[in-house]
Amino acid sequence: MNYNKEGLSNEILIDLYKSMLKPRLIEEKMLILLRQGKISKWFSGIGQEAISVGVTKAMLNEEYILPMHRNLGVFTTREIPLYRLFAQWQGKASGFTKGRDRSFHFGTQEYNIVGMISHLGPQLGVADGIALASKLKNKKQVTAVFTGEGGTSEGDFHEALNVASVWQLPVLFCIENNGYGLSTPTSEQYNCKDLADRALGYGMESHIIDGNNILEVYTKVNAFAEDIRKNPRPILLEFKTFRMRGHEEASGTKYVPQDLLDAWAAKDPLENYQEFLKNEGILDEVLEVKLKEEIVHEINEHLDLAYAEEAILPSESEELSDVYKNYVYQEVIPNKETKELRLVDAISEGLKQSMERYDDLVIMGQDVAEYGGVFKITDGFVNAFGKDRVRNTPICESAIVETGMGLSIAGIKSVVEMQFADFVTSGFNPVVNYLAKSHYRWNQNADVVLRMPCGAGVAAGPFHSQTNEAWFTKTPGLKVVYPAFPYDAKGLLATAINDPNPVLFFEHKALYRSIRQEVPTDYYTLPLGKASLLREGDAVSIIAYGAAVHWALSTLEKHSDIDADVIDLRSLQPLDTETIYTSVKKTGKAIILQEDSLFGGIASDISALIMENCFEQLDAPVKRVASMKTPIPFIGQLEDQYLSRDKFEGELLKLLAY
Ligand SMILES: Cc1ncc(C[n+]2csc(CCOP(=O)(O)OP(=O)(O)O)c2C)c(N)n1
Repeated sequence: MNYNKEGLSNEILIDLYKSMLKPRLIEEKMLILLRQGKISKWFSGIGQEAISVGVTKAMLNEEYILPMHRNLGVFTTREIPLYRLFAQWQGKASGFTKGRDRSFHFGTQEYNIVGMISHLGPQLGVADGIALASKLKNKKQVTAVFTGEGGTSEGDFHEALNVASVWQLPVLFCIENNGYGLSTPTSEQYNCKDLADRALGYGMESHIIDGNNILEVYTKVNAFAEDIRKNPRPILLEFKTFRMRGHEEASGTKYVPQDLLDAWAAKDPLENYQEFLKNEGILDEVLEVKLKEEIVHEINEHLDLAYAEEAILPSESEELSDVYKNYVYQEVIPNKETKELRLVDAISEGLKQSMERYDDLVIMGQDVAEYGGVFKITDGFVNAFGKDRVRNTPICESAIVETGMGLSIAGIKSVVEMQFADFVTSGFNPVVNYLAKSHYRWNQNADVVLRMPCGAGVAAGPFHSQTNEAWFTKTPGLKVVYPAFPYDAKGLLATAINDPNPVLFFEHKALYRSIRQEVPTDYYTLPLGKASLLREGDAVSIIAYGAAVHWALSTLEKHSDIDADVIDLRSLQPLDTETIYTSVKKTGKAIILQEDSLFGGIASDISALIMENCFEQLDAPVKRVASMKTPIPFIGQLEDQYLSRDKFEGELLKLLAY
């Protein structure tokens, strides 16, 4: 191996050696513990240490690194006390996830490390968000993110690179090309010569680096990082290396040809470097033994500490209270002066006033800048707040949701406009797996609001009409808001933005320009999780949200004799069960009207809750009214037939007559 130590002091050279030695010796110990059944799973990075160590050494401690499952060297080089790592792997409290997630699936703000989620690719977009924050705050910092070559086949990789290049974000994308993704060789993973070549397609600089040569990794990455700090831009690095052990220990390496393993064993990054240091007279036998003994001693000492720590005792209340970041609602009372606004204007005004209130709040979405968004909610925002804060995005839903997560990690709030709620499917994974679960997993909130223009009744067909709130209400960690009126929409949006948790904010397109109301002119807030009682009566409780609220109200206009409580839920997660129960206990009858099709919708859960909590007071079975169990058709007469709107009247009358 060709080592070039030019410009590197002996101190640095030894430090790099020690830094590689540590993860290697930890791993050797872990392999023993695994055989003894003392740890559950191990993803080995043996043979790849030069990459983790070299990259981490080239980064400043305040810069973020987003490692993968084979990057133990990142964690040790950032000097995380070993007992904390061991405790993490043993699911103990001094780890980073209180026993809630395993292995390297954690992050820590203390060490500026953001660990992976199992889905591999999403963290590439998260790195974009952290880098965007650095750029917006002019911090002149680099963010380094890792992926294996297998992960480069995921859409997240392509979206993240594209966004980083379009926005010139200071990210070092580090591909560890180690020959296999689980059992899949590179020849079955991609069909280009070098993965570095992919950068060309994104207008990005790229380099190939010998990933087994610590000095090459360190000096090159150091130079790139310094350059990026001065001149922010993404760079793609392909580190050529090899996975010397199985994907995880249990899966073995039977499918890897022996000559490949032999050839790469000869390139071992630690042994070769050790020999080089000895040949140069920088390391001798005595120092080698001393360093190894010190590390082994440290490992054993910290293992004892971790073993001595008591096991986590389950506490339901603690588990539940960590799903969301604690947020104390701040009431801002509406001013007296009002003006009549359509729903669309109220949302726009609320968003604008939040942009004024938080001077670093960022809006991202397709066509949201000069064009003002397809519904014109952000019309004029670029002039008021500038393009840094009102950002047109490429059509990269996953990467943008991930970017929101990254901004949040770096302390910046964001609002992401899904052009249509239907398109959230293209960014579904980071919503339900990253935003929703991060606080529970490692205490990292996702301060992101996703605006979701949704709903049918506009003859827009199966892909521009869905109201898909139920995909999210069932996912712990998300909040879901669904206003039906301009006044509510403005105040609830303000609170959604104040709330440090991820909030999906549903806006019904058919209501945008058809519903008007007097709305306070200044900024104000309304609490999440509080329904509004629109009408009061004793005969029946009508429970609805979104457009369905208006369908219920217009039905009641036709039947002025019906004496009903009308509950507009306004927010679905948290759900105001108290208002529902109080009403149903009074009326003895409940009908829930929802626009979504029946099975698995909110109405089903509300019905079950009423049954469980108000059974003694019920005078009739709870009725759910929902749309047909088909995709949403385009043409008017089919859409009319599909929607629950026109079925409501008949079902209500039947329930009253029961
Ligand atoms: C979305 C997703 N699909 C599949 C998997 C299962 N899986 C976990 S790691 C892995 C291989 C990853 O290969 P690569 O990115 O090259 O990293 P390496 O393990 O080689 O370091 C696979 C298929 C997963 N975790 N997530």
